[in-house]
Amino acid sequence: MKFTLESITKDLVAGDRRALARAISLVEDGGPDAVWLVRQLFPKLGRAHLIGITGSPGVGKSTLVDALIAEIRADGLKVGVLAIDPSSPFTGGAILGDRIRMQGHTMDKNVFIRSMANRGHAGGTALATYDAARMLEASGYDIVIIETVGVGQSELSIAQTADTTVLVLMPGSGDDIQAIKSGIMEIGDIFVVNKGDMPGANKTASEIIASLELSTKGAEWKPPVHVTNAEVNEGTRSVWESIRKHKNFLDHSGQLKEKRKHKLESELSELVADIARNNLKTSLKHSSHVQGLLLRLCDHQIDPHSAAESVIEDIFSSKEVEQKK
Ligand SMILES: Nc1nc2c(ncn2[C@@H]2O[C@H](COP(=O)(O)OP(=O)(O)OP(=O)(O)O)[C@@H](O)[C@H]2O)c(=O)[nH]1
Ligand SMILES: [Mg+2]
Repeated sequence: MKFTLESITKDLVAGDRRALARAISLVEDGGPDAVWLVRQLFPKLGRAHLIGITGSPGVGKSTLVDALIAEIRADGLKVGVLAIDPSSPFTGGAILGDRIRMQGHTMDKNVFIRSMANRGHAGGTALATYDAARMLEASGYDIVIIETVGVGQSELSIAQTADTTVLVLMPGSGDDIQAIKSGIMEIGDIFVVNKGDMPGANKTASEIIASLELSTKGAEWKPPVHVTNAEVNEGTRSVWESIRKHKNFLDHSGQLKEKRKHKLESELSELVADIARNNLKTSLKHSSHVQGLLLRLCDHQIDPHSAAESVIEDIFSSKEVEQKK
């Protein structure tokens, strides 16, 4: 066989881009190959800084990422970008858009840009994203940027992948401001009002600052609010400086450890749920306890909720007995 998992791993660690692309496809698909790759590479990981760039469609996230890549490269660091596109998984339109937007760096061998569609992986994009970021780090990328659209639940869980989350808005993003006020957007470590050349940018920035003052009272990290015009790289250097400051803060306050523990905890529970969901159907079919419950359900002798509780009790009590043996 031309490509073995061993050769992909070896080449990926040596910085080979084709091996990296293959590895990301494998973790995107999930399954035993993905598990194998992560198992090999995980012990050496944990040093890369993960930056999440999130915000509503069209606010200028990719344009900002493009500007940030230039800053990161100026510091001599290697940067990988994962552009997640949950809104249009099949058309490829947004994927093409991201490619064009970031094409200023396609010739740079220290920049790797990859679009990931919301498909394939049984556990959804979040789980595949964790692993894709790992492939980038294993291949020597110091910084991994993850771009996600929107602020819904699944995007939030992707944002949780990041060490530093940058929330991007644009002038007049009234709904987004409401979301910040009501705490939905408390995930932001840094706020950016992009399209600063449009009217109302400073007003939007003041509104964010005002609502952050309340929500971050007493907090050690006060999220900075930047106004940028990413198209012409205006204000984008300060965004990169804030990211570096935030990284420093995380390193020295001990919060990086806490944050990553929290991230791994939620990944673990997502993975367990994922595996359980995949295994449940077959194992339920072969359980006499479940078959008995099913008959009683059909006869309305027991309701579905109580039956489910009974199945859970059965699973956990039998595990406990096994452990005690
Ligand atoms: N006026 C102005 N336009 C901008 C600025 N930054 C980006 N744009 C434009 O806004 C549009 C959307 O930019 P993108 O960077 O693709 O936005 P995005 O948030 O990545 O979009 P999605 O990934 O589709 O959600 C493009 O036409 C950009 O040229 C800016 O600072 N000022
Ligand atoms: Mg984009």
